[in-house]
Amino acid sequence: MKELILATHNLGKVRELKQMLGDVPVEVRSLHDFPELGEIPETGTTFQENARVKAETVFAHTGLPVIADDSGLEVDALSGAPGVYSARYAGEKATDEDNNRKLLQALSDVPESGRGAQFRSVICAIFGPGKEVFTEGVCRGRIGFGPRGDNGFGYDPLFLVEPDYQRTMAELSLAEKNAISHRSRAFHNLKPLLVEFLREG
Ligand code: ITT
Repeated sequence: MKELILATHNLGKVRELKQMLGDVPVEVRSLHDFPELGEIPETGTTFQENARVKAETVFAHTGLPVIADDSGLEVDALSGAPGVYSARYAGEKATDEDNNRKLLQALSDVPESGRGAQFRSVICAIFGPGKEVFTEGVCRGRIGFGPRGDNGFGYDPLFLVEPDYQRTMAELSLAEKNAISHRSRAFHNLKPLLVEFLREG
């Protein structure tokens, strides 16, 4: 069976992408299987640039097909911040809790009606030399006033999901999140290309 590398250290992403791959016949690896690669510096200013850096670095090192996701939270009232800096919003070594605390602080004066936000994911896949594709997905919601739920990762406990804003992303099961998330939407656009690549042999 062909191997496919998920170019991420984020275990939440690995869990989600593995479930999305479902019955696609590939042997899935992540960056945890390639410790020699270390952290890949994300020097870009767009999701596209960072997804490409991750995918190209891993492809150059392994020569194996690779999928990289670069993603983040874009808050309307913060002009799209934290955006590409989502993982590092509260500092280089920030935890998810640090980032969530900083976001609640930044929105402390913003009423419910102004708390719209979206997650965005850009996936860069490289199937072979010169075979590089990008797909994108967005999921809209609203930032709550406190964390709720234990599932998912990152900003999920603060992200109330459209259209009824009753539950946070962290209160959804993996399958429920994968039915609507930005990452699953990006993956949905990629899947036919991946399947075609695997069929071509
Ligand atoms: P890799 O670079 O190793 O993939 P990372 O966590 O650093 O892992 P990103 O650079 O793409 O990944 O940063 C994504 C950040 O955006 C992530 O750490 C969260 O803070 C946020 N984020 C992205 N997708 C999310 C999701 O589905 N739920 C909650 N937060 C998310």
